[in-house]
Amino acid sequence: MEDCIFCKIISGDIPSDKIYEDDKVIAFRDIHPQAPVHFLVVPKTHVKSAAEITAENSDEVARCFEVISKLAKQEKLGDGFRVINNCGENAGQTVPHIHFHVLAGRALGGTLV
Ligand code: DGP
Repeated sequence: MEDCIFCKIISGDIPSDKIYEDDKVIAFRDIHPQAPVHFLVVPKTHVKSAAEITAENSDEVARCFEVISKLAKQEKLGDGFRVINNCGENAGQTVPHIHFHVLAGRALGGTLV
């Protein structure tokens, strides 16, 4: 997608603090961290949101969770972490390319879930 900021990060047109990449998934640190550790795990295929997961693209979404588990070890998140996906306007999704926030490094509290 030409005007998608995450597609531009994936192609390397926009720099990022990348912590992981394979053929299907990239992970990089969030530009506006909301916890001491805050990175985004993003499938390389442009899927707009969790509402658009299908049988054709769900393997890339599954790979995201495999990568989250790997990065939890790499980033030493043994004290726990939270995975968040914002889907759509009411949920506060600002970048329309599906992504999973991983937050850690402090007690995150019990609001919402
Ligand atoms: P969401 O609100 O769930 O769509 O989260 C989008 C996140 O993406 C937000 O926490 C800030 C982050 N973000 C937006 N633009 C950039 C960027 O250019 N680089 C990086 N590293 N993060 C970005």
